[in-house]
Amino acid sequence: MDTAEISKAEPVSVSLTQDADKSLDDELQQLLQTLPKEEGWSGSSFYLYQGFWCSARRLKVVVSFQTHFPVSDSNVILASLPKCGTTWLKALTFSTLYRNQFARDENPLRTSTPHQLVRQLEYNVYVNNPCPNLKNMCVYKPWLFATHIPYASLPTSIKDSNCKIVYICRNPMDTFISLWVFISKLRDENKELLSLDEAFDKFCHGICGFGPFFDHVLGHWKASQENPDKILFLKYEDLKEDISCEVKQLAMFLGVPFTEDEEKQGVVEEIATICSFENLKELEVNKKGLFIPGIPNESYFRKGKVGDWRNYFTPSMVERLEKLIHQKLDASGLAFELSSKTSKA
Ligand code: PAP
Repeated sequence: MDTAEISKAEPVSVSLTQDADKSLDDELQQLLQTLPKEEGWSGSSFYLYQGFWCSARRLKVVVSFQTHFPVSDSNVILASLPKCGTTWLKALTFSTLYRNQFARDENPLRTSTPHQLVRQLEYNVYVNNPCPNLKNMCVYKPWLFATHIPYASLPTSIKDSNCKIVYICRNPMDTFISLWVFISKLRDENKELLSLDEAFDKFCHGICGFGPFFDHVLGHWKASQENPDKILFLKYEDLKEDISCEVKQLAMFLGVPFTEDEEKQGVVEEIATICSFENLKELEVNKKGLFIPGIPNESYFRKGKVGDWRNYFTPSMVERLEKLIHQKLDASGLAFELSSKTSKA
């Protein structure tokens, strides 16, 4: 499959035999009976599976991914909670890792969304087939995929092999607002949407897709401290602060450092520019259509700023989340800068 084909590619859909599908559904139904259940943010239920929350539909896909993801020491996995910078990280990693596999002025990001180029394992890899042929989804090598599932629940083929993981996190305030606005816009009109306050209460109790937020972040943080050659831990805010430095760090971690010549030629800045919010948001491919069913491509590009939460949070919300941040993170060595920047984004 060449890149022109990727641009046209529909989400992979390979039909199962009815029997296989039914037995998977039966197993899932049995599993669901055993799991704690809570109302999600937009009318459907969340189940607590292996310590994280997800819908029944998503759980089926997660189990297939956990069971069938093949072992390979060369794979690269991008990991994140939703709304922490997944789209940006996909664009940056794709452009950095594969930069010598396409012409400099022909970056496939010009015509394909970051989500087409780096597939999300739970959304458009294992959705219609528990054991898809991943070769058909990858044009370049090494393989590059993305996931939202927590570190502890990653398949052993990822955790116990030499494949690399790049994790991106974002401060919980902006993550929460980005998620709430995203869900508000995409919600099914027939289902009741939680108010900002109700959603915030759930978020603080850890109830959000693939959350609790702090467990997700800390799982990857601790793993990256223990094994820095395997897991690179990035922050959305650091990328905003100094993108060139972060891109160089990413390249080094992936084993494809920029040469002196490349640096002189401005390749790092070129990648930063093509992957910037301002550039991606204005590309035709990201302004229309949808690659992941039900999610318009444009909905991945909203404001792209640090600190937008200040436009939404009340003082009591700030106080509650700051308290939680201290309680969860103080002993970990991980911190988010919040109070030093006071202006509204
Ligand atoms: P996902 O996990 O569902 O794929 P993700 O890409 O993590 O979503 O989150 C989207 C957020 O990243 C949006 O943030 P906002 O709601 O606060 O605006 C989106 O605007 C932002 N975003 C997308 N692309 C970029 C980019 N290239 N640079 C910076 N921010 C970006």
